[in-house]
Amino acid sequence: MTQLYQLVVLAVGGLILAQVAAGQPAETTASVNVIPRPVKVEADSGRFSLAPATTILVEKGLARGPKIGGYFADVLAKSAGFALKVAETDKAEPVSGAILLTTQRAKPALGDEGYTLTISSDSVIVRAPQEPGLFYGVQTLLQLLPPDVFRQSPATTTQAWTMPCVQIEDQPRFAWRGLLVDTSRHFFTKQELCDFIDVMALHKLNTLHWHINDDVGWRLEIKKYPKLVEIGAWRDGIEFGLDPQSSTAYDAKGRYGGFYTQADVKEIVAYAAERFITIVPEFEMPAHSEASRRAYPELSCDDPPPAAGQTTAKPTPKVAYCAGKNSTFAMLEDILSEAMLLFPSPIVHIGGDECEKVSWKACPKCQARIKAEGLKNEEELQSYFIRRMEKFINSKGKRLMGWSEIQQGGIAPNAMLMDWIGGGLQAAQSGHDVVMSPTTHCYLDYYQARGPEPKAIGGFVPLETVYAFEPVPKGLAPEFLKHILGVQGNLWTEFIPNYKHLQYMAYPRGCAIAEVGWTPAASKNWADFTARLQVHLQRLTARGVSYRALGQPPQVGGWTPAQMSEQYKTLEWDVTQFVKQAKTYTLLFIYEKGAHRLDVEWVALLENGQEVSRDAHAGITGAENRNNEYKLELKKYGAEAKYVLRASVRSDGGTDSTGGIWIK
Ligand code: TNX
Repeated sequence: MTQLYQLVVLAVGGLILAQVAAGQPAETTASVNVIPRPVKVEADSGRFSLAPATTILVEKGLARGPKIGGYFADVLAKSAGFALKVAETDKAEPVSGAILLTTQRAKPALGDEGYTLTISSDSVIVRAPQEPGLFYGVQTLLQLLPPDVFRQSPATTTQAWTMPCVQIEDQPRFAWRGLLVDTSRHFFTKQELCDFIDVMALHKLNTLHWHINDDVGWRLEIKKYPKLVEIGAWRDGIEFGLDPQSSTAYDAKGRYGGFYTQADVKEIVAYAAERFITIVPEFEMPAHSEASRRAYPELSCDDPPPAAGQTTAKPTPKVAYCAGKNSTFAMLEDILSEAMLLFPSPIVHIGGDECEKVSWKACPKCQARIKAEGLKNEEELQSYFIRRMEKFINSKGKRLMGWSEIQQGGIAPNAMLMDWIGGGLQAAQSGHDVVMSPTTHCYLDYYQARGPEPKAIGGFVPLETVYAFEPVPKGLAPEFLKHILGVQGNLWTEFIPNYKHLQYMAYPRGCAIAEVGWTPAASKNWADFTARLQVHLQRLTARGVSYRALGQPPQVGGWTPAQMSEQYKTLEWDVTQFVKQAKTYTLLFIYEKGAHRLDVEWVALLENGQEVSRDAHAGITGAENRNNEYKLELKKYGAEAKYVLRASVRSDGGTDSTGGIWIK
């Protein structure tokens, strides 16, 4: 892209912003700041004004028509305070003063989720071959209204509920546009999950991959095995080295955790279905299963028999379900049988990732299984495990999906693959359906910026990287294209202890996932996306989403091993360009890499060589950050002065430490 073009896009974006701020609608195509970007947009002149008297007409006889109309009315009732009437109609042509939702005369080529939208100054019409398309037409309508329409309580600042006259033809590029939420590592309430679903819907995301259980918590009530939640849903602390205060998910006994009753699940699934979101449940096996094995130890492998001359067996680590005992499979089948009744999803995800084979190697029953089945090794035992589960899942009329590792020892015949560490290309080329969710672009639990960010698991996946993702693997022959179902962003929650933080990690990167999944590759454009995002973030603000704001504080400098010593010494950085007024500055010391942490003894601000402020608390930045934020108050600003930051620091136990300092 040329710089000139970037400038033009930014200028147009800026103009829109200025107009929105002034309450003045822009009339150009560029004013259609919809995310994900629609396929075709033609702007007309004029605007349609919503008023309390506007009716929402839905095609008579459509099973979910009234609900779709009602959804739109509900959003407006909350924010605009209108009580729009929803009525059924036979009409297929625009009706003055009405918003018509109909499948009549829709273009079949738009598919299940596509729609056309025509807004004229007098009427609005959404046509879609199927109900999901009508719902997405409604989502686009909402984004064409002022951002305040997403408020959860009456908006006082917006008076004119108008949208630009426009013709849109739109349909998604991919059928699977998903987010994964891990409710095991940390627990989120039913209300929080419903809120999460609602925000997904406004991005036309259609799949919630619910990673419901994992090692640290079993979260689904199974009536036949009550101990799963009685024991498996609770632990002593919040874990992962996090501040216990950062979550409120404690029970009366002070234990951390929680679970979903079957009634809760039904409610959440129905809430999602009303928003055309399928919940694909994941039941991790054979590994990532500690919580259930804690509740029912018989699910783990047996120890080997005592060695000659010994009376007790040497216990082995328990890391997976035992693949040798038939009782394991019987119990897992019982669990899945109950669980599948709660989830109408045609797909059941069984995990299959990160299974260390240590316990299988030592377990006499697993070894006997390998022998009896003529398997070569433990990798093939993993494949045996997955194939056996697949047979069962298929017998219930469902399809099995698993992570990259289910290809180990041979992928099960009908399995779908979720690519997180590779294997997507190979699976698609052998005729398996694939969802792309690689760590490189889709791990929304990874850091989204360098510098001062809340502790994350690691990695670096900024918004721009997510946006640049191309789900079709390089080298895939065109005849296999249909096997790439789509894209998914993953919110693993080891370091996400509460819902606000979940939103912070999910957005705006989830906006990029939505556009990767929806918009044709050729229409994707980073500058245009970020311009639309400026308006979209106002929507998220109105909706109460705690997203991560764009940009980041400036970095004043850093330290490298060459500057380090094991004894305290002072280092200095010129901060004149960052100090522009009298205020309290916050300095953050953040370790980036190396074997040794940085200890900070004190930090001071110097004006023309004279110390004017000092914060003398001890701080540490390394694998763990402690008190690494320093406050320096500048009482009087000297326009001509030179400002220097001085800090007494050392590196602990060696000098291999690199990091940066940010100023706010
Ligand atoms: C790997 S992705 C895992 C998860 C972790 C995640 C953290 C996958 C199939 N397994 O269990 O939560 O990394 O990023």
